[in-house]
Amino acid sequence: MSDFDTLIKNGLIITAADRFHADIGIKDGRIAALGQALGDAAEVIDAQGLWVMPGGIDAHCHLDQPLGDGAVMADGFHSGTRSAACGGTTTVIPFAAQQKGQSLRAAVDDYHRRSEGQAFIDYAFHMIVTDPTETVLKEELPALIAEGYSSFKIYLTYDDLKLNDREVLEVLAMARREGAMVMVHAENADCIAYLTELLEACGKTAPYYHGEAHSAIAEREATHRAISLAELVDVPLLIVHVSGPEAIEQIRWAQSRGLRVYGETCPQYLMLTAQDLDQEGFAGAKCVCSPPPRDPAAQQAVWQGLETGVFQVFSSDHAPFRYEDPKGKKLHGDQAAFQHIPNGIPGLETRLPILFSEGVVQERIDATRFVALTATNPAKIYGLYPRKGTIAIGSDADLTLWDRAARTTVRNAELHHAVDYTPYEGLELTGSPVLTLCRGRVVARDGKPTGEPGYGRFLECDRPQPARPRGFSKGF
Ligand code: DUC
Ligand code: ZN
Ligand code: ZN
Repeated sequence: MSDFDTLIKNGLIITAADRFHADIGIKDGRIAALGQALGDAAEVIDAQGLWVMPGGIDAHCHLDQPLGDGAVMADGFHSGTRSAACGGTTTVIPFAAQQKGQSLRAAVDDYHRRSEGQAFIDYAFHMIVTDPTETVLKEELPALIAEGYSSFKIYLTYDDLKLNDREVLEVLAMARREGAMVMVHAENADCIAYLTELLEACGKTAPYYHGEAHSAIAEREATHRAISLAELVDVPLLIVHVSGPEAIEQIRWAQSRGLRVYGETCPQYLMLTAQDLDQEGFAGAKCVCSPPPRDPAAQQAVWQGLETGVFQVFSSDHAPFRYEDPKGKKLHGDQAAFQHIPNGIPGLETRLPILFSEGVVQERIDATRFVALTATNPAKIYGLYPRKGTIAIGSDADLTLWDRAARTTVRNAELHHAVDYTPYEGLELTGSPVLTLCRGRVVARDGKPTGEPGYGRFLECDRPQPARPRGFSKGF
């Protein structure tokens, strides 16, 4: 009998800490050995000339999320995880979203039904808490966190999702008691409503004005407020999808004061600007997302935040709506005012190739930081480490082999999501994930799926170590 099921030979292994030449022996879906001349295997993969990195973890994406307004997401767990695998990702963490008035447990149960037997790669759930009743705070959340749902997102904007400051404080205090990681969508709802009314009153309703309504000042204010509320309670916090320097300054300020404040950004804030919302006719709707892409100076600030360590996590915020679809971007027709356009853009499959090409190949970040941002840090921050997010003996054999010289052009026709466009059509990239393995099984090869739905397993998350408070609060 062979020593291993699979042997990956001759590659350059890159983790968040090291680069070294070694072979990888895989047995029963896990990394069983690292070294030279390891023995024989049923299958040998020659990685000569390739970089071997931990499979990506996309810790912020929306799949088959029920929405209250009649819009329908294009991707569920089937097409979403298929697409992610082709882009080098081996774990996704989408959201089980509570509707106001709904039990959180019911939302989680419903999300299991939606994902069951569908996924090509592994997945965990964050929760979205929109209705923090006493039962939710005292009974449902403590039980769910203990069962492996150890992170959740709260919103400071969107009428059907937002919490007021008092509710945020109660939720943060619960997270502190129970050891959960809180993610915050930080935009000031009243600022957005005020600007939206002003714009509408003077007929400025085209998709472009979505960016004007979602001012960077509104993002900065909400970011600062979320940080202050978390400091008051003494609990860590992660600000998601940060779009530019105003919010970055707040996060850097908090970090420099020793607060456990983490930051996430996404490809759209590196690659798009407000001009992408200013297209012929209604086409700017394709790039309507919140917060919106801003300007070239904001892109530079986001790059700097990635380079200097303000950001720990790089996610897609994949929120898939078809353009030519009465349940997608055209939910209210192709003349709809910007505030009625479903928010979100696709990005599961392009997330890693974009950061690899624009970040690593262009030498803005090094390869170890790429791994930290896209795999290791998300695994740590959301309680999946060291099972996921690294290349170590005992870890799951979630691996992506990269050809760092391969040239590709992004074409929606070649992507595997169910959205009818990509905002990155025609973008030329260098560096390509040529082989993706999830628990030792090849799930994508040369950008094409080789796995099957139902292979992906649900992952219970531990209470994350980075969610521990500093312990300064008096505990009253
Ligand atoms: N904004 C969100 O908050 N979620 C999904 C997509 C988006 O644009
Ligand atoms: Zn959000
Ligand atoms: Zn989101």
